[in-house]
Amino acid sequence: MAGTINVDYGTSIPNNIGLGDDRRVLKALEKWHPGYLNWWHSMGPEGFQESLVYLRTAVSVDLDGWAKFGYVRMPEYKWGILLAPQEEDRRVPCGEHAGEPAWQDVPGEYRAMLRRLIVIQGDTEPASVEQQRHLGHTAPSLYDMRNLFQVNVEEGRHLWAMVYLLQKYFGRDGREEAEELLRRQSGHADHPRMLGAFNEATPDWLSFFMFTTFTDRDGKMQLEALAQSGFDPLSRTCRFMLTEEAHHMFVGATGVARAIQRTCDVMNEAGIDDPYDVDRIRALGVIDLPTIQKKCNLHFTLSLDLFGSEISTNAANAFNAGIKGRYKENKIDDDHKLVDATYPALRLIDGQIKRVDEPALSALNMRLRDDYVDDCAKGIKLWNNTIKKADIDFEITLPHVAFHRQIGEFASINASPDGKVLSDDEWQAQCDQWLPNKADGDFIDSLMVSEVEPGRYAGWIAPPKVGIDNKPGDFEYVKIDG
Ligand code: BYC
Ligand code: FE
Ligand code: FE
Repeated sequence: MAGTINVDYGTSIPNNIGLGDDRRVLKALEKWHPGYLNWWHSMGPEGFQESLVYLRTAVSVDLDGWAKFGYVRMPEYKWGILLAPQEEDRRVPCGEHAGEPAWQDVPGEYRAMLRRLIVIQGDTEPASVEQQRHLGHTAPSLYDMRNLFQVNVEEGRHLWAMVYLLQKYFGRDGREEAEELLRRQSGHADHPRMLGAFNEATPDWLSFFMFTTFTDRDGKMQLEALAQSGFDPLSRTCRFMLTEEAHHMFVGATGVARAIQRTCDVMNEAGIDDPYDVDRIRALGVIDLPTIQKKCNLHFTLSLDLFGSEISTNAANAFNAGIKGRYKENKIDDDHKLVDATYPALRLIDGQIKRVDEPALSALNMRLRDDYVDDCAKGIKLWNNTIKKADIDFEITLPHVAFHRQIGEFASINASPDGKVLSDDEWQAQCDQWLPNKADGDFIDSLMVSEVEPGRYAGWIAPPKVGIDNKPGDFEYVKIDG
């Protein structure tokens, strides 16, 4: 049987895929492990390596009750290889091989394409840990510190997941790629991470919450598309990763909501109803809503860039090969080949933003991005409900997809958040109102003070409504001194 529900902790690398019987891959992973730990110590969370953190660890891939909570030192976290159970008689869901049995091995003709996608996916996981490495020192509470570290260890596990695929299915070049994944570094001048957003800084906790809201949500969408892969081991790997991903987006969405809650409460207590009365609001030690909107604009647009160009032959080829599907491919009612189909894509035509029908195969990145934007729109409802309940006249909105782009159709133009094409001068005159500037960053930074008393929260953020694993409000989520 290729894979079980429960995880075997008997081998050095916990897994549910019978690694104990696969000496070659087990050995390759054991050889990679010290380099990983070395990376974790030098590029992972700064400090707190001896602290006891109340973490969940996957003990099963059974959707009811797959995780176990307990105190763990991060370097001793059980980074396991976990695949969702094999579906019987699974078929390639899309492209020219649609309907053929799903591949249990790498199809030779698609080897390079598959390797590239797995490497890109793998590269983002440690990148995010690197981006977040300084945040432990300014955690607004032990609850938040624990959530940060939970996200970090799971992104570490996602790296393991991709390294497993590389080592099991790609031989020598897979092993080399696995080494490179530990060598590239977020923001490094000579060997940066592969995708733009993963070389940006995550300088403060509002950025962290925006990142986990928007960039982890790109993770969700890409994993959903790869979970549809005809290469079955990739599909199974991504399916299990998605169960962990939900918590990352929960951390982000509720984190921003709690910052908004606190701002609204403080405004109401002080009798301020104008959300643009920024100086007075900031003087009370909370983040004004217009600044939260700017951070939203930044992280949303950086994440849009992760979908690649609207019109892409890479995307068409991957779909046609059956290597990467659409969001919920198996629920879509069409021929799953898209040979003659069209899709309405936003394009830049004679300097104007227009919607035109394009071959659906070429427009697959755009389509996934549209699904992403819909998902984001649902996500920010929680924020706007919080503002509405506090009776403050303000709404967080998602900017137009042409705004502040570095990849694709709109990289060459300036556009306002409502989608008007602007001259360079018009952009320069207004961009400070739309994106965080140095002064905004300095202000947020000034609020980033660590709060490590159990049950207490920094002044800019409200406590969560419920604890992790139903723990009480004053639970000690991190025992800092171990
Ligand atoms: N930055 O045809 P194009 C996650 C390159 S996040 C730099 O337009 P394609 C996570 C592209 O590589 C999910 N370069 O796009 C979240 C190509 O270069 P080459 C990560 C970029 O290939 C939070 C060229 O431009 N997973 O898991 O269809 C925390 C033309 O490309 C960028 C994946 O992305 C960019 N933004 O699509 C932790 C899934 N965009 O090859 C984790 C795997 C494009 O010509 N990756 N380029 O030199 C993919 O499916 C695709 O590679 C992409 C790009 C969707 C990223
Ligand atoms: Fe991940
Ligand atoms: Fe994630």
